[in-house]
Amino acid sequence: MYSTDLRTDKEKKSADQQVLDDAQLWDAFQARIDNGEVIEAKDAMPEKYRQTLIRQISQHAHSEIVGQLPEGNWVTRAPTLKRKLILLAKIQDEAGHGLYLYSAAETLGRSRDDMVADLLSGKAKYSTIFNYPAPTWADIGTIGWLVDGAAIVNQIPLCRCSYGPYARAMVRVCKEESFHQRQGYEIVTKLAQGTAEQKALAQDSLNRFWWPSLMMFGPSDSASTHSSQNMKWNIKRHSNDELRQRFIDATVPQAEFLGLTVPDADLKWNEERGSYDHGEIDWNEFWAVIKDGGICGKDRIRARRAAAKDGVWVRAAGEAYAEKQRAKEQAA
Ligand code: FAQ
Repeated sequence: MYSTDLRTDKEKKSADQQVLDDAQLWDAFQARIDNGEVIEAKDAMPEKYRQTLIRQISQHAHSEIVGQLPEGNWVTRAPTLKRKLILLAKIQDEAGHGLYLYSAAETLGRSRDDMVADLLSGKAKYSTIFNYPAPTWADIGTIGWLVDGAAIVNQIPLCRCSYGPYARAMVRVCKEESFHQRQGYEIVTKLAQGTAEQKALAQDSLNRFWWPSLMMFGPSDSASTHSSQNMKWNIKRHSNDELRQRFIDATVPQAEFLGLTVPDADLKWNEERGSYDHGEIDWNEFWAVIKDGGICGKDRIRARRAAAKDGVWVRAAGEAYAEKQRAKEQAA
């Protein structure tokens, strides 16, 4: 398939020679980071920096692609034509995010085919949130409100990530996520201000998605294996717990405005900290969903495998067309 690794073979070879393993070169790279410089695809970089970015960006891309599935399920059942159009536009945006992100990861030398193969084989991770079911229309509102809301809080700092292609992709992604968050909140608002039955649907959805949304920020700081190195490299700008807290502080007043109750008996405003104290997250559930895919993991991978199989002829047609164009250009 198409590759956006921008380096020529010669450049790749010389970059390989420059693998920054010895302390002096690591120091020089760290000095560039500390100086706030942006690292570009052709720049020399420690192999660990390259690999960690491929890991994070490809997981992020997979999340965008798998994240289309719970919403895609609702396209035919959206309550009005307008809702259907908005939902379709949102799902298309998520596909676009996946594509920018695969492209950004390809600049680091891993092909999109290889990354997708890892997803289909079950080797690659994607966000646990997409392994939860979305059985009601209210869930489509809640996904926009909470899941896109959490994604924005997590991703805005990534617009200043030290790796240029990732940071630039994030600028557009965040703008689109912001529209997604607002459309979700609007759906939930309509339900919360509707009949008692509609409000109950909204509350039930919040009950089911609240805790999994908090898990989107990753394990607590004490259990996060990558945070400290990634913060040193300016890939991450804030820790998982800091961003989670920021999301809670922004979202609780939104729930209160709608007359909905956040399902956390320990949630309490802490005047001294100027922040909400919250209850303990069930980390056993988080790790179990990562390990065995939770309720929907098997279905999600099955759906992606079917899409890959059903799309073979489209990719073959694209390649045949490109080949034909190349032959025409050569003949001209
Ligand atoms: N799910 O050491 P840390 C979206 C893994 S996009 C699954 O803290 P790190 C848009 C982690 O990979 C949502 N695995 O890791 C949308 C690592 O495992 P590894 C996705 C998780 O990288 C909306 C291990 O745990 N967003 O929603 C999760 O420093 C609606 C240890 O963790 C991004 O990917 C999790 N929740 O921090 C689409 C944003 N959390 O690789 C459709 C970019 C952690 O060593 C509809 N990513 N793990 O085997 C990040 O910011 C970071 O990668 C974190 C994790 C914050 C997710």
